[in-house]
Amino acid sequence: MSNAGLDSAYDVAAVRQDFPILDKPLPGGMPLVYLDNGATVQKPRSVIEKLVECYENYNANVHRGIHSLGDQVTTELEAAREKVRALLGADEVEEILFTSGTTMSINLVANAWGRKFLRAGDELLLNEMEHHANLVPWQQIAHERGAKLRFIPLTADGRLDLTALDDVLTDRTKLVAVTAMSNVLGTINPIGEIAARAHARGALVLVDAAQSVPHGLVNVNDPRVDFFAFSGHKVYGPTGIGVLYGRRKILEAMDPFLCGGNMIRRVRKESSDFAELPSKFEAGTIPIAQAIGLGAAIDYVQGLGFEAIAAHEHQLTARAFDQLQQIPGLQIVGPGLAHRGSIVSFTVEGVHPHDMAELLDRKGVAVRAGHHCTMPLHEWLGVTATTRASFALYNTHAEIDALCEAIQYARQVFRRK
Ligand code: C6P
Repeated sequence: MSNAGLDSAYDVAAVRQDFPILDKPLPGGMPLVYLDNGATVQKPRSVIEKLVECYENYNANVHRGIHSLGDQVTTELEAAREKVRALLGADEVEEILFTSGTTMSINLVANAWGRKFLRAGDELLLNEMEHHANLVPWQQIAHERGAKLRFIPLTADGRLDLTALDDVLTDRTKLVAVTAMSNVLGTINPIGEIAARAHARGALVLVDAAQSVPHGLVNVNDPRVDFFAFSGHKVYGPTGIGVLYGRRKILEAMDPFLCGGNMIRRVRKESSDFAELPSKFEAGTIPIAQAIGLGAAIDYVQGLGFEAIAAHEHQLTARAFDQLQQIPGLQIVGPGLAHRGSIVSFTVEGVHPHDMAELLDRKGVAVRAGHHCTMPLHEWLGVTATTRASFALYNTHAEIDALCEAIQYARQVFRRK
């Protein structure tokens, strides 16, 4: 599909050639219009080839084997860790922990930091737009430790209401856990202001960057945050790999979360001493090939440039906004273009979101429908489900048009019923 003559900082048609899945017709023979990028993005050939290279040429366990393959794979893994460090602007490579994904990264903090440092009466500051991965682990640990959850209110258009921040951010707040970009509303949150105000109160800041990293909102020192979690599969890397960045001092003070091989220095019958960072938090065999594949994904997105990617995605979102708003009965949830990334969720009068997704699929358009792992947010919205289109660096303007045509088709199907 062409880019319909619209300017992009890179050649979208050429970029699409890097993604083998994109020109494979669906089982019914229709072309794929993949707009479910918030769930997971497609993988460029360089990432797929890196996985094959790893398994074909230097498959071994890391940090263990005293043999050439073990050395080679360890070098590759640590090179990938350094790429993540550079991407995030972290001070030290030991602050980069490999996990299985954002969910695991946040659970690690909730358990390893929360269990040790939360006391009865302490407060954790959340908000209703958080994904369950940045909500349920905090509920669990707060319950266990006798801590209290508080919530930053949302504005009517789905942004964090920072005018009310001082009401909920108190001297008892120990940690603010906040998404950099909502997976439903698309809202981009002002992490800098939140972090500055939280730090002034002595609270730590954890950023759920699962949705923001693919769009280039990546730095852990500007603004300065304490924990930063993301998933490889949403940033063009493999599934099964994620990252937790944590400030060295805090990570060192935390006890391990998972225990077993690789995370120890000395084990006695009754007690153990733990390894230095990052091994202390990387028990067992980590997803080695996937971490190396994540390194290749970082090379890929940096090759295109985050600024260029964000600019292209902004154009797509603007076009979607413009066209969707003209569809009768369609209601977009969340803020205006100035405050959102490339996610547009909506409802259409008379068509259930699940039916909508199914009818769009008939036209080859892949979107997500449901509560998107944000049940409290949907309660706040007053609906049980929405349909979500989410755009990536390889999507085209013609695909936005295809989405809108498919929605019109779905409306007609339901009008006939
Ligand atoms: N959101 C979506 O379709 P994992 O599953 O661990 O890679 O990522 C969890 C997660 C955490 N935070 C945010 C903001 C997210 O969007 C996600 C994953 C997917 O919206 C799957 S539910």
